[in-house]
Amino acid sequence: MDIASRPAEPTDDAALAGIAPPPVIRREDYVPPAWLIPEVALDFKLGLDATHVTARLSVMRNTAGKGGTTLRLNGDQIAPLAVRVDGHDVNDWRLDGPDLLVELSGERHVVEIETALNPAANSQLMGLYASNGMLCTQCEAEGFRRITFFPDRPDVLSTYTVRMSGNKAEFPILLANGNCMASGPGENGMHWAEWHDPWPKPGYLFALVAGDLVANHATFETMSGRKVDLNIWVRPGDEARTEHAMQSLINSMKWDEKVFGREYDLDLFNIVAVSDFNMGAMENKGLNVFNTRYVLADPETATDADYDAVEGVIGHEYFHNWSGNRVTCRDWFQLSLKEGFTVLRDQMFSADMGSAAVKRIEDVRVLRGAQFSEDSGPLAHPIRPDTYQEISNFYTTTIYNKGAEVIRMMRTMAGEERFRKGTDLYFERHDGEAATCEDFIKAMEDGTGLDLTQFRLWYSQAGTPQVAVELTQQGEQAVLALSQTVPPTPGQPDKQPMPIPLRLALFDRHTGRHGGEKLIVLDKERDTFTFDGFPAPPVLSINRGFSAPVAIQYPRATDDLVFLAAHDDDPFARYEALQQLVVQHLVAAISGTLDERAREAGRAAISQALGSVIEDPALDDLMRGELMILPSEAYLAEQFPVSDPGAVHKERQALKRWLGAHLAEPLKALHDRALAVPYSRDAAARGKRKIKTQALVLIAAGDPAEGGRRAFAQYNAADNMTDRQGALKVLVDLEGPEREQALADFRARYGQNALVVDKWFSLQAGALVPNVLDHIAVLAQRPDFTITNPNRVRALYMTATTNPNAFHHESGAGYRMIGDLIRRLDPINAQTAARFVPALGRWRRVEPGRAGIMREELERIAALPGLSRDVREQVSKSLG
Ligand code: 0A1
Ligand code: ZN
Repeated sequence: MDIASRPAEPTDDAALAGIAPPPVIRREDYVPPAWLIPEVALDFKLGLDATHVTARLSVMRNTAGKGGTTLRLNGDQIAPLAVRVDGHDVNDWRLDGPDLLVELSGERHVVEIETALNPAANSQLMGLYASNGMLCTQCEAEGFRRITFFPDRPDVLSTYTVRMSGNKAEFPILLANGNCMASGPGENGMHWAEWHDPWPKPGYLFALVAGDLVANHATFETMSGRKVDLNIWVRPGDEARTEHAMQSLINSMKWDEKVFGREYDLDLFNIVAVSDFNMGAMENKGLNVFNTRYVLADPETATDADYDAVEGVIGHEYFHNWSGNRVTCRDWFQLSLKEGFTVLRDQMFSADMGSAAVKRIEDVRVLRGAQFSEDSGPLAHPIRPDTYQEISNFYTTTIYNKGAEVIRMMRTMAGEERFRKGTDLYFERHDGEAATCEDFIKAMEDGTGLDLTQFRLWYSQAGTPQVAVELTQQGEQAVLALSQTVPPTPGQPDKQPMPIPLRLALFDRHTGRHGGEKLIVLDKERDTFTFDGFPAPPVLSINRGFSAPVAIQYPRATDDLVFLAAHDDDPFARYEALQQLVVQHLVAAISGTLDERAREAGRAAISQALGSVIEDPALDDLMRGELMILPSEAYLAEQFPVSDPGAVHKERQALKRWLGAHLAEPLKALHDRALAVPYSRDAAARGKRKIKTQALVLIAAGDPAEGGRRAFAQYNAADNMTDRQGALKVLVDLEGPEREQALADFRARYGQNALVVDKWFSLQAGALVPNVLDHIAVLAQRPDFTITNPNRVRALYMTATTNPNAFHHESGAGYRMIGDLIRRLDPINAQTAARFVPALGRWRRVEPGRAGIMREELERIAALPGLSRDVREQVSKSLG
């Protein structure tokens, strides 16, 4: 049927959103699908600005469902050109908002629908879109409905056959999920390919890519002897930068066999790198689509941190093949089932590939920097939410990183072996199914023997538990009194105590040793634990390895922290002692409660501890570099119910300056020592590069002239991006001709490389110079600032939200800049726009002068007609 013959109802939900608030979706309302779609055949006639899609759905009434005769197929910004049932054009269909409803009388039918798409006009980057002359798809969470009408929910699993045809010169490579079954030439320069994926999957895992691509090819033999072809597809010219991604993929495949017993299940594994992408990457079955920044790396253009990120994301997407694809989610409330588990798996993988200690510290830094503040703000939600308006807003650090911590706690309580029994059972029970978090917990209980009844609260309660610690002495006993509170969060005023596993050790302060680590579980509001055999009060090391994602409240003597910073044999606890030493000092300084004597004493203790870190021959340099990083301003701000970003910044900078000046000699010696080591990718050389930049940061804080000289020399001598970016990061904060010279050189050297140009934008947006807001305004006017490219937008503006001189500028101009950005970006790319709202949403935690302006910006956004569901949900929750 022709669309013109039937008046379409308004499908523009952006316009509708201005009138009515978007509906709230509730977890408790879950009903099984009324119809199943065992098989899907898709036919694409490809074109950048006109693609024609024919979808053939074999539909079958679900005996488990309670549906009637109406088949509801979701759509979004599409219209049906034709609807056929069992081969016949039918009139028995209607539109209900964006959805298509078809009346069906029997048990099984074949429904055929035609749609027309304009990928080049798809700036939302959801569904089928054009990027850099190629076509690609993004379907998670609800993008498949932008391609064709479909029950776009993760519990409808189908096998897919995909045929596509297009101009061979324009799209020489045609890819979809699974295996290529046939391909051939067509008329007038066309060609075609047919793909089949034998594994049933939900629509969100569908993918198609067409374009001018070249592959780095390798093979992998699985543990049962299956040979798998591996391809990493990139734009011609980028092949040389895919080696690290390929090695990471091979390592991931081996690792998942060894550690989780999971084998790959197709003969082909394709990865495609695209430069316009809303997120990091996507685990589509057999055809992962990646943001270029998590694929491309060579020493000249990628830092060591970039290399680590590539390894981690390649691992993450690969591991989804089991935790996500073979076992998927019943509904989107279960998102953490796949994401939390897969993050834990990628964290374990990266830990095994490099330094486990450093990896743990980095992961905790992300958690405490980002997740803790989400958990204490207006957007706090449990790892298994109860409601949402727009699911894209729930790809959060809570679902991902706290989700991983929750499963990590189960592993800590069960031990590695029993944990493996639990995951084996989970995969065995639910292979091929769409499962729930409850299914996971149950498999864990049955596999490990743990009783997780109370532990389930970690899935339902939001907020970071606060654990207050007191250690006293009774005769020869050390008495540990612990109490927990879980703070109220939106919609959850009252909380119940949760089981909190804490690894701890009690150190003899004379020998510097402890008698073995213990694991205790605090599962009541308060509890006491006694330890025999301590004639003298021991020094407590608690939450070692960050065994629970909680905030420990334990104000303690500086001496104890200095002791642990020097002696703790748990690397995380050692880091933590140093951090706490700095946090305690800075919190007092920021609150204005430090007199001069206390300030001097505090600084002296920190400098003593940091001095021994710089000199300690037993430390490897990667760890040394990690220990030299001061707590972030975000984490410091978290320590206050309401804070003044200006004061936080000022005090942290003052300490940095003081330390830089006071430790100038050892820092310069460290920098010199590190400079002498040539580039290599091994851990020792990476460690040297890490301390090189950390030393430089502190030297420049203490003596800008000396720091500037060293940074400029390091910049010019650099033969790799880690050293070059590290030096430039220091130079951009300084006044002087070297700053402009180095920035110009950087741009001239790498102007053709989009990922490095992103760095160039980001370095300037993050610069701690007084007029950084003017610089950002100028950068935003450049022709190479493309608002349609999420990487570029994030490079400039997301970096600006972390810069106290930009975002938190006293005038409020930084808040206005981000408000303007959200309003401008929302109609172009709602998902990316919504990601900027939480920065403004923290207004209640900021001093009243700034808070008022932040709130005003949110109100100005809220007043805009036609806001997307994404931004509307975030803004209304932030104001509510
Ligand atoms: N499942 C992916 C994340 C992802 C989610 C939504 C996207 O839409 C733009 C893209 C990717 C992962 O965890 O890697
Ligand atoms: Zn994921």
